[in-house]
Amino acid sequence: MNYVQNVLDSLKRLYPEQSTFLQAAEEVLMTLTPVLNARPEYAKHKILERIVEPEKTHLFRVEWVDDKGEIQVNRGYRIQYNSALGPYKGGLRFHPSVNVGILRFLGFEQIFKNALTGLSIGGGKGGSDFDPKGKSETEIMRFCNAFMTELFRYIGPTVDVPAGDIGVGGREVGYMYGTYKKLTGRYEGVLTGKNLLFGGSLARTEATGYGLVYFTERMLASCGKSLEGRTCAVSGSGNVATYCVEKLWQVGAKPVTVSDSNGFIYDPEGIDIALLKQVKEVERARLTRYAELRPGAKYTPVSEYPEGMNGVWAVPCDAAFPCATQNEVTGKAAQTLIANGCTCVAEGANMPSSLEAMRTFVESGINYGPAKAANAGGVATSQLEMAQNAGMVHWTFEEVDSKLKNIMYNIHDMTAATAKDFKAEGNLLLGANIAGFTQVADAMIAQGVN
Ligand code: NDP
Ligand code: 2IT
Repeated sequence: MNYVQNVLDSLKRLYPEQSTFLQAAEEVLMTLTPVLNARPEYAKHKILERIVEPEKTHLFRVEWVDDKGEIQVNRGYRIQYNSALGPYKGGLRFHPSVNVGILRFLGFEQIFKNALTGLSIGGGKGGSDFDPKGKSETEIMRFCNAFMTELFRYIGPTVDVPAGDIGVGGREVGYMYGTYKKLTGRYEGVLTGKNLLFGGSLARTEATGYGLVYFTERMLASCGKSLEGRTCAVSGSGNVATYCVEKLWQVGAKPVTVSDSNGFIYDPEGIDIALLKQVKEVERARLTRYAELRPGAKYTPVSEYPEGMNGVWAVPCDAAFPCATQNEVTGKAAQTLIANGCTCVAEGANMPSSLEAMRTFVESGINYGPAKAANAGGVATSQLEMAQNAGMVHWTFEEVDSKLKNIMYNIHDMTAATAKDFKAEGNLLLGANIAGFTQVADAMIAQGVN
């Protein structure tokens, strides 16, 4: 359709250097043609032209002093993408690859993901090109303090509520919360993923990984299948991967891989979750340490990966859960997975599949749970944390977990129903994009041009 192509062409002209954002825009917009045809008011109100532009982009200098007494300078960002449905909500990523293009891709995806939760949250994302690897505890703290010294002006519990993402977990959220409190004098729910001692929610740590498995179970149940007895390949070994592995065991599946940016573990007996947590959460060590402590587990370094793909995806499995980072599943990896008998892919990371891999999954007719639907459990539980903070209450683990499960089931059912309505039964990518988009678009129209 010309409308979609015209908007994509103009993005390519305006932002030629933002390749990951252009990929995310294409991934979403290309599936919207049926709803744009059915609802001409979206073109009349120039919804596509408006929705692809962030409402505000904050870019700031972060300066701090390392343990050697040397001054360091990083770039800090907060992209406040869309507030049609609620205050901006989305994580902070600390990784050397962070730039405006990466954060626009993440923020753009976040708008539709947050809409799918059915909760009142707009979309945003932020972070820094700071590299936490190899930094001491005090360097991490000083960086978080410096980052929040600027960020605090732009956020607030009804304005914009950041959380974690790659390189930002409970420890970093705690340091940033301390600085926010000191600068504003306010003790309020301005960040989520907080420590339980100062307003954190039970089950937020587990939420993205657990939610991913709840979504997958629902998706499979809708075709009379389940994860029980299934061999699963998981990538990543951070927050999302760890709790995906834990929940896979709980539902009777067998996760056999985890990875980091240096290599991956294949553990034929299944990943030892207690050991994984010990290595990653307690020792903050690398996966080579897991291999050292676990006889029978095989570690493969990146240098030995097959050409053009992450080695994890060459391990034969029934179901695959990419939980590390964007574009970690190439077209070749997608074909290898399917050739090896994989019939289910559910995305814990944001946009882990390249456009070619996505097309391969959709066209093959396997059960494919796209990121913005399948990994929405983290942000949904963040909103539950906001609700508890606003009401000054604490819910039990079971209460939060059962709300999370309901939300994930609803996201699946709404996504599947939307796909069916638009004559693309089983295409949850199209269903998720259209279901998320229409809510944001309708709210934008109702709020007028501002
Ligand atoms: P963590 O920082 O806890 O873990 C990230 C994991 O992915 C690490 O094992 C890391 O390895 C690996 N990784 C990161 N970058 C790369 C890379 N370029 N190549 C290979 N491996 C890499 O982050 P999370 O678990 O929180 O996030 C993982 C994914 O899930 C991200 O895409 C994030 O956006 C998404 N997500 C997170 C949510 C959350 O609530 N935390 C919610 C929804 C989505 P290494 O240590 O070597 O860098
Ligand atoms: O990508 C994501 O959804 C997150 N990193 C979680 C965001 C949040 O606000 O909890």
